[in-house]
Amino acid sequence: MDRDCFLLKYEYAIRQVQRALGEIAERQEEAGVHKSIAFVTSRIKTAESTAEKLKRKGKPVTIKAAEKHLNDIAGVCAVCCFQEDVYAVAHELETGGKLEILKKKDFIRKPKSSGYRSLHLIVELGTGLGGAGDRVRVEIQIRTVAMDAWARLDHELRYKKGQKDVELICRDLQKCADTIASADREMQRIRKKIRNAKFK
Ligand code: 0O2
Repeated sequence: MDRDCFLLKYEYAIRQVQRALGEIAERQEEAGVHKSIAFVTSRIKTAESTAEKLKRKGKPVTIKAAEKHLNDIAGVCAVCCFQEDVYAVAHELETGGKLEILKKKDFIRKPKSSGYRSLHLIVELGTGLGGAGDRVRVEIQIRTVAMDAWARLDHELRYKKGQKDVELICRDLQKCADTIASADREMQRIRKKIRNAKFK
């Protein structure tokens, strides 16, 4: 399979996931309830990043190996204002019947040692091409606005590994991840309080 065909397949899969997320927002709008998703981003993993990850996993650097061993060639990120929205979106996707959920990883309840927090769903869907390569996987990352800003900073830092001050910045970032987590919890608590408050 050439790279153009490969990309088309994953672009199609990303659009299907975006559609499923869009439908959640539409349903909430129609019901007149709070919209869980603030914004959605997506990307197809670059050839360099794909090769680097395959090498890291000890796999050959081929399209076939990438399709077999990587879950995040296509990635969609749904960003929410509040932590309970993250779980609400995951629940909608899990029960919506549009996507087959292969794996769920909760890095909010069990953060990574870096401090990374996010809820990951690995989903599988058909691309309509038929044949063996028809079904592809997409990694959906769901997180709060604050967790998203943190992940962007951390991602930036990862490309600067080996440089002076990186270790210090890593520690700053780990502390920042804890501060963000406690701010997210506090916002959630205040939000609940506002909802339950009796106003004159
Ligand atoms: P990039 O540059 O975003 O593409 P699996 O094969 O499913 O068992 P996998 O994919 O090896 O597991 O790892 P994992 O832990 O599920 O992480 C997948 C993706 O989550 C990463 O992809 C990142 O996008 C994000 N992620 C995980 N840990 C961190 C972290 O500490 N900091 C940040 N900023 N993002 C993280 P890639 O390929 O590593 O990176």
